Amino acid sequence: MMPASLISALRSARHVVVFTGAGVSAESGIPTFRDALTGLWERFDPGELATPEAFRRDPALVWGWYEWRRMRVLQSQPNPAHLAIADLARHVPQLTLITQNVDDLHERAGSEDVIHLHGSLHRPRCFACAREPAEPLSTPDEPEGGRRLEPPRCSHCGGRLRPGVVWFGESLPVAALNAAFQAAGECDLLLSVGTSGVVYPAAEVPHRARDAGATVVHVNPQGEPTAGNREYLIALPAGEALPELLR
Ligand code: BJW
Ligand code: ZN
Repeated sequence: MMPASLISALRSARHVVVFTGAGVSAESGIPTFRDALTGLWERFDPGELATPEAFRRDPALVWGWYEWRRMRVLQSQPNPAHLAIADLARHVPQLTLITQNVDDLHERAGSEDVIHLHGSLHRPRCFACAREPAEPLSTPDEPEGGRRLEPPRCSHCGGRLRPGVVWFGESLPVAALNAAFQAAGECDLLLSVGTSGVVYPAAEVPHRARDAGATVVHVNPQGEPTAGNREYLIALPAGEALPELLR
């Protein structure tokens, strides 16, 4: 089922980059952003929830929504795609895992040193002074998408805590982005898993790998057919394709 040239590129790869998006967590029950009907941005307006202006306008709306999402993640488990990626790291000389996801399912599957380009639901910080709270957040209450919740206050300055994610119009963490671009420029194979590739600058990561001569493999049931001889599409759900590809 998998092209022989692809299997051989994977077997001989010395540095593999795995670049993941929301689709890798879809089979764990975490909604993606842009899938028809089930995507978060189909049901919620990103301008009201995922910008610093939205948080300034209505912190309780934004905090409540992110707490609902954090709770869903806490109730979910890594799926066979997360597990296959963690396993692959033990079978190739070098693997760099770059994710756009704000969940912790790669870590819970056993992956280490995950580069989070868009931050984490699990690391809030102060909106005013940027310091992280000393105590971990308590477990959120029962889910109700959109329930308003006053954000906790910063123990240093009294400011409001904000979700530790990267909102539209905000810069990505510099060290993470640099590490991602460097790995993309050096790898010989990049697996892009479950991303629509529309959000920049993260979407540049696979482009940089391709431009530097790496083989690029997209795993996405709705992916666009590819033309180049070093670019492949596996149009299957990640939880099916990755265990098969990495077998
Ligand atoms: C499966 C599957 C299964 C389903 N198996 N697959 C250039 C041009 C135009 C605009 C810009 C530009 N450069 C920057 C911008 C602005 C903006 C941007 O890119 N906008 C575009 C939407 C046009 N970028 C930014 O604002 C970034 N900051 C920045 O550039 O700073 C500099 C700057 C400052 C001021 C002005 C301009 C620039 C920051 C972007 C932060 C994005 N944040 C979010 C939210 C994070 C917090 C949260 O979680 O709420 O990050 S948006 C959302 O999209 C989230 C994701 O990480 C990101 C990517 O989405 P992803 O992962 O690809 O998910 P989907 O849903 O899109 O796709 C899922 C895919 O999976 C689908 O294809 C399915 O088919 C597939 N799938 N099931 C495998 N089982
Ligand atoms: Zn503070």
